Amino acid sequence: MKLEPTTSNDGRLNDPASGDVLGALRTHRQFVMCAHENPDCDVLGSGFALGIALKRLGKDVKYFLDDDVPRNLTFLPEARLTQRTFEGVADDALFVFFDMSDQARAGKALAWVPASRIINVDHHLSNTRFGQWNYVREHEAATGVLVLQLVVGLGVDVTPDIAQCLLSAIISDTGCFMYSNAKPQTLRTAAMLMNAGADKDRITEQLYQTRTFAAQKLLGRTLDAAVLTDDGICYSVVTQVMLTDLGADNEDLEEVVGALRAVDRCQVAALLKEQTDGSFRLSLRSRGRVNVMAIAKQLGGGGHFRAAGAPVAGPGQAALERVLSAIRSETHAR
Ligand SMILES: [Mn+2]
Repeated sequence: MKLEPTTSNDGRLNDPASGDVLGALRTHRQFVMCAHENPDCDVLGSGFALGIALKRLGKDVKYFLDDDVPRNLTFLPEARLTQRTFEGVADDALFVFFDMSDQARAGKALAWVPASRIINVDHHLSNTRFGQWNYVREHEAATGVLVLQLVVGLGVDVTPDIAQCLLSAIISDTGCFMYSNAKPQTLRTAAMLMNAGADKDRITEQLYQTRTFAAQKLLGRTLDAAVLTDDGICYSVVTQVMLTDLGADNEDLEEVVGALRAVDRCQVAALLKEQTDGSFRLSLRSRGRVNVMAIAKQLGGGGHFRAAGAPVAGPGQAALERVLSAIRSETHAR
C-alpha cells in the first residue's frame, strides 16, 4: 500500500530531520540492524521494518542480536533471521542503532562500532546523538514511528510485514495506547498501519494475552512481597532464587512493574531484578507526577519521564537503599 508521508506531532510533513539519514540509507550497500540489551518490541519491530524496506531497495541487511528474540516477539516478521555474530558484515557496512539513548545501551558486543559507521534512530529524551547520522525525535511515541517516516521517505511501499512490525512497536511502547505518549496522531498512524495490512488482533494477543504459567506465578509472588511506603513508593525485589523455584526467567517479569505502578497510592513503582552475576536491573514507573528518568540517570541509567531503568550493583539490601534514596532525592526535591 502506498502511504502519504505522515504528519508528525508538530505538524511537519515528510520530516526534514530525517534527510541526512535517508541519504546514508540510499547511498550505502549493507546495513546491520542493532538492538539494545533486553530487546523489546519497539527496537526489534523498528529494525525488522527498516530491514524489510531496505531489502526491497536491493540492499543487504543483517539483524545482529546478542540475545535470543524474546518468546513473545517471535511472531514478528524476520524474527528468525537474527544473528549473533558479524559473519558476512563488510568493512563498509553501516550499523543502525534503534531505540537507544546512547551506544552503551547496545552492550559490549557493539561497543567497538565507531561513530562514523552509526545511524542513530531514537525517541529517548536523553539521546546523546552518538551516530554520524542521527534521527532523533524525542516526542514520538515509539522509534517505530520514526522508522515509518524513513520507509515512506525512501519511497518504499508499506507492506503488510512492515506494517505489522511498526504497529507492534507502537502498541508496545504505548502500552496498548494506554500511556500518555499515545496522541491523536499516534492513533491515526496505527489506523494507517492497519489499513496497510497490520494484524492488530494478533499483536495484542501475542503481547498482552499470552503468558507462561511461571510468569503468572511469579507475578503473584512479587506482588505478595511488595512494599508500599508512606511516601508513595511501591517496590518489590525479584531474586534469582525466586526465578529458579518457578522455572521462570527475566522474560517472565514484563508485567510486574506495571502491576506495582497500578497501586492507587503509588507515585513511583520500582522493581529490582537480580541478575545471574548478583547485580540488579532496576525498572521504574511513574504515575505521572515524578520524573523517573531523572532518578534512573542518577543511577547511571535512562529512559522516559514515566518509564525508566538502570543497572544497580548488589548486594540486595544495599541496592534497595540506593534506589530508595535516589527516588526520594527526586520526589522530595519537588
Ligand atoms: Mn522505544
